Amino acid sequence: MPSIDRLAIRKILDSRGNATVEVDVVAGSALGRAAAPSGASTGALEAPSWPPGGVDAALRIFQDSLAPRLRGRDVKDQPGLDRTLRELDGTPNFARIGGNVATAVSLANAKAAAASSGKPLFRYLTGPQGPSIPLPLGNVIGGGRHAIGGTTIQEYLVVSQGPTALANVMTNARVHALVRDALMKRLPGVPLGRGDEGAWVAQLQDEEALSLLADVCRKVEREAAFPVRPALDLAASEFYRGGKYRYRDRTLSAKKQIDFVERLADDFSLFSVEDPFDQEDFGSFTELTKRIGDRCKVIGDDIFVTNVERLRRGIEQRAANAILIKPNQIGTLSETRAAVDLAHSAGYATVMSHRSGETTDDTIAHLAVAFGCLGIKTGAVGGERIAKLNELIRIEEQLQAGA
Ligand code: 2PG
Ligand code: MG
Repeated sequence: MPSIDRLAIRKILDSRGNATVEVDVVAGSALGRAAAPSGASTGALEAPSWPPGGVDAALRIFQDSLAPRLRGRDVKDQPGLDRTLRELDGTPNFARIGGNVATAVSLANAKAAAASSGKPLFRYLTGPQGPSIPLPLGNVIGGGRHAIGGTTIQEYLVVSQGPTALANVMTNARVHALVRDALMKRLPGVPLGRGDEGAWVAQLQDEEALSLLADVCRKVEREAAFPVRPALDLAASEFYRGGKYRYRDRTLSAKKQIDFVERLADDFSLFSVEDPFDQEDFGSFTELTKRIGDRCKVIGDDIFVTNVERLRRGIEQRAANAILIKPNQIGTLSETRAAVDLAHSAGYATVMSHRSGETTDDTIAHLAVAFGCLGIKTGAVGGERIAKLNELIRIEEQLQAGA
């Protein structure tokens, strides 16, 4: 039994320049290392990233109460480790130790277990369904909480559906580059910057931004000869105030918001729409899914927060037909996997996701492949984003080689 000999934690930087944590789990000669990301548009019900007292308090809790209790555990007993993390926390949502420390410990343990088996993480975690390569969803134009002065909608994404991850990653990056050219032409002399996830910050109304992206997607689709479709993450809870959705150029009731998103999905042939409504509005998710669910993925992020209880409620109400999966929303690998498995058993698609504040940790590429996710949302460009995309390319190469 490879047991945990040593655990260590350190403070490192995330892509926004904030401090986050990285954890090492050492079992014999095997090292597992994982870092935790942080969101900006966080769901009200997700695990808080940090305990009261912030990152420094998280480091102290790790040293004083987590590491001593985890040393000596069988590194292959992931469910047991994750249960222990829950017990040591003692709250329903990791409010005492923080979701980020829990996530980093849980993922580092899985990586140490994989290393001690001599397998890459995706192989170690792959279930009976076998590994599969997800479609990358690349963020091209960004606004909301991820950018200053941009669109109200948080993310305008591209989803290339070519024969390989390599083709899709490269095609998404090409769309990102061509959107820059289109924006420079459209807004001559206006400074052009990028938001938290490397997406362009466009001083356009929301529908104009989508239309510009859709034009570029059509052009690239013709060149590529495979589908290249736009997608949205509205992150609508962020602009839902007083019962209305407040865009720069319009204010919509929930009913009108359903009509608006339905029209966008059809006019622009959207691959997916994420969080089109407030996180408590299950009813609108149900209605939109009824209308467009046969041709568009309706993805729940803040509404489900990678939580099986929330997802179960969604499934009962047929609210959405897909779920965004963020390990640090729930805090452990076992519970992340449970959410994926429940989604798949109900016919929901899954999209593994980064956070807006990221590190160069590439673990989610392995999780997406091992868990059979339809997609992986991890940006289109930028160092912390390409860390995952390039790892996906390497994993694909291993699968093609039969390794
Ligand atoms: C989202 C994410 C990632 P954040 O809303 O899907 O793109 O953003 O990490 O800020 O929650
Ligand atoms: Mg989202």
